[in-house]
Amino acid sequence: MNRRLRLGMVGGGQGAFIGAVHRLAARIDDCYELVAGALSSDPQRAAASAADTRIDPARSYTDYREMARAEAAREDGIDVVAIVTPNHLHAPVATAFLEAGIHVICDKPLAISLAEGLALQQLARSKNKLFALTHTYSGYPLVRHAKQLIGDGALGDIRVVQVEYAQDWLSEPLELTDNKQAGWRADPKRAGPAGCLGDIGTHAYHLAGYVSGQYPNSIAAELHTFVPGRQLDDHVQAMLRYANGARGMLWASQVAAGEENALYLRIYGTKAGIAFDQQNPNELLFTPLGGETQRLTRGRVQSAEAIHATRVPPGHPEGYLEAFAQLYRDAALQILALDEGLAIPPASRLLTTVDDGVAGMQFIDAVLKSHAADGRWVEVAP
Ligand code: SOE
Repeated sequence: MNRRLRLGMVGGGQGAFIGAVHRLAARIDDCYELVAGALSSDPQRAAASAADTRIDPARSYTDYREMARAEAAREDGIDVVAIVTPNHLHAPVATAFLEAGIHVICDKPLAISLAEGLALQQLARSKNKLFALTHTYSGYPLVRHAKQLIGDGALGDIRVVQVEYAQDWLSEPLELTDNKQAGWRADPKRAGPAGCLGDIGTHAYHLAGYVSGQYPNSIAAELHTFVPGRQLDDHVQAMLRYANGARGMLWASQVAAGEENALYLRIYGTKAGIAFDQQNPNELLFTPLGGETQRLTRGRVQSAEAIHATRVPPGHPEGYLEAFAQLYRDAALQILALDEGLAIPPASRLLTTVDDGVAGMQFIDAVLKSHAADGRWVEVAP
């Protein structure tokens, strides 16, 4: 790269959580410089947030449409925009920037409906622009190593997939306070029809599919809301059936007292099993049938996929921010290739994109359908 990519951001103003994480992730490998933003629709907050992030006031906007137009017209306009707004704005904002010929890095879930997601997938393809979706946990070296182990047949035929994502931060009606994170995530107008399901259920679903190499073709699911008065689900559980005969279960909860970000994946095959704990991402347990459990550690495993996502020697923990940074680094590699008309570098191909986002929206749709039919088995769109 003979220069850093010029990054814009929509959302992520003062008090936002994930916007600040995106900014940290974009800095770690030094591939980007943040030069423009519509960090808030409130003019004062937008200006204050721009000052905090050292964005030139002339490139601080309060309207994302104006930002897309103005930045596309500049010689030094942004190459890519990070979308870190509540879910209901992902599609309109991404559409504005893709139409303006600007690449997109968007937080999950992709949109608030499958129709929106499919339209974004189509638009990104027609514009030949990157649409990266930040399923953070796919950036961990050992998640990528586990994916490669399964792809290489080390587990044999996959039989059982168990995935869970447990938090407790919404055990109380936090959305009734001034907590911005809880406010929009519990509001169907801004989050869409899926609460916990869309927020962290899609993370669990994606991780299981990404590592196992397959998504279920049918599910039986239930949504539940434990906190009285809450408008969206704060708990989801689903049984999973796969085309190859494998079976699985997924549960995600935001009222699991004592849990922080307990995303835990276990996959069992005819030859071996693996276990990955997101809260301890520098190790992966691999147990061959009839053999000893091997504790594989980050920095020591030798797959190209893991090495590509590793920055420091074994023993120095890498974590969530580095996993996030890996997505930004892979996105930079793909943006440069697309802009130069070159082939996408193979090492960057594990980046999660709008295609993964559509799979997540198909999952949300299937869960909503099954739940509405009292947990009847329903097909997941291919
Ligand atoms: C809140 O549940 C949240 O911030 C999610 O929105 C993120 O996607 C997840 O990575 C951590 O928890």
